[in-house]
Amino acid sequence: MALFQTIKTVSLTYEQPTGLFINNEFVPGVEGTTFETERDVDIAVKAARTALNGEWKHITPSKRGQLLSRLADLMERDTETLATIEALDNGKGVGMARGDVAASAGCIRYYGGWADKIYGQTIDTDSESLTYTRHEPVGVCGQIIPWNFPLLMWAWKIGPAIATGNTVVLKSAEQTPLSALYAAKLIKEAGFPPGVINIISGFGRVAGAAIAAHMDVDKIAFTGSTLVGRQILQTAAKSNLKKVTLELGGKSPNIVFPDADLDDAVNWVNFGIYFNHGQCCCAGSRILVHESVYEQFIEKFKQRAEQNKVGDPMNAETFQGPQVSQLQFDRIMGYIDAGKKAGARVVTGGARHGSQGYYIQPTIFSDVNSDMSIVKEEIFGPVCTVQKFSTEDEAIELANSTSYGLAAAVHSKNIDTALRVSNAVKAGTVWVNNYNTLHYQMPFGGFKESGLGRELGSYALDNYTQVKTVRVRINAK
Ligand code: TXE
Repeated sequence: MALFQTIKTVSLTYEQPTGLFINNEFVPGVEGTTFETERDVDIAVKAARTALNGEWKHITPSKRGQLLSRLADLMERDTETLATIEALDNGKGVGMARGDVAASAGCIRYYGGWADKIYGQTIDTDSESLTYTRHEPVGVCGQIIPWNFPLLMWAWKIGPAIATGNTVVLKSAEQTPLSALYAAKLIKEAGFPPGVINIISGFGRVAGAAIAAHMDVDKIAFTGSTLVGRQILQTAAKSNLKKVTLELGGKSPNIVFPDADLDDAVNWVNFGIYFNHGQCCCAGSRILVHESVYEQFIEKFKQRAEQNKVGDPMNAETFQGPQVSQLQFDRIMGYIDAGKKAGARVVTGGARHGSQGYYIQPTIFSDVNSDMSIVKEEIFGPVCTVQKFSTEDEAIELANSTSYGLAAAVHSKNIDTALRVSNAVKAGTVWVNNYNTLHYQMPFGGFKESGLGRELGSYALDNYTQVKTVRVRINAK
């Protein structure tokens, strides 16, 4: 089976690896398929375990940092190729995808910087003891990522795991396996020893479930739906109690107070919901607006949303491309229908864009109530609801009336309002007068049913290290 395919686009030609990446080689699945089975997961886990107990154990932290830094350089060198792959595979605009590559390389380099700055403590209990802690790697880490930011999620997962000395078996999403495999080629070029990072392409209920249940995987990090997150936690409990971190869904509130700069707020609200076609776990999908500016806000927001450029992902000007798959397209159109049937007002959009492809018009619903599915459930598409509030307390109550707690935003020029509401909202990230401005230095993760643990920043290092206490007795003279 040919494991490399030459891909030609209007702007470039490149070699696309396929199959699985195990022990620094591209290989077909054991059953001759490019999507692997449980046996392939087993082979990848063995490779990761062997690497962990071998050469990798003796590589210095500084060297780990250098390898990550080199990988980041190579990702930047190949920005055009990686961005093109993301546009082809995921449907996001190539201009937006360049931003994803920059953020992914930045994340890998950032964790490279951490590699030789991971310290324990010395603890003085008494004169006859020397007590210290070591932050040791957890071991073989299983990582399962979704399709909305294929390369970025790859980087968020691999960066902290490798910086702290673990080895990895990462499963990409079945919809978008290509950038993970291309970046695997760069892992080899950067000089990582075989088996340290293994990439497998496969279906969730086969390969993903096999990683979650594997008795020789020490930790699992998952980003995806809340439904599957629950299953992973159960499987971890029933197998070897592997450590679990979860980054799940959301229904994040975006609150606009009357003293906000309305044009500025409209721009951020627009970016908050329509960035990445609404396929963001932290999408600001529930917009809460003070009654005194509600009608004015809706009129401005409608005009702004209608200016978003929807179209061909290969056009650098495109802001919103197609949704990732027929399944997601159908789900989102189902929510739009449900919203209409429940009596919500369509301010703009409410239909597919054009007559072919998975394009959906940026859609705004108003006149909604809290019982409607479009207000309660994660839609994961370019669809939002606008609700009215009259007091700050009511805004906070509405913001928190969800089982999720990933993100939120407050738009106000009054510092007291902004800080009071930021403190009261139950969410892992609160943006004030902006939205969706994630950064690899800042921790990210969910309250409530949006997840367990934090990714990014120094906080992510805790997910990938375990603390060992060593107490040495000092004999008295
Ligand atoms: O997610 P899944 P889907 C939400 C969003 C979206 C919905 C469904 O609301 O509409 O989930 O998307 C792997 N054991 N998010 O179906 O199934 C799967 O192969 C182990 C939010 O795509 O959770 C893929 O790699 N793994 C989200 C990953 O899990 C399993 C991003 C995500 O797929 C598995 C994506 C199993 N039993 C969707 N089943 C976010 N938090 O950003 C599937 N997988």
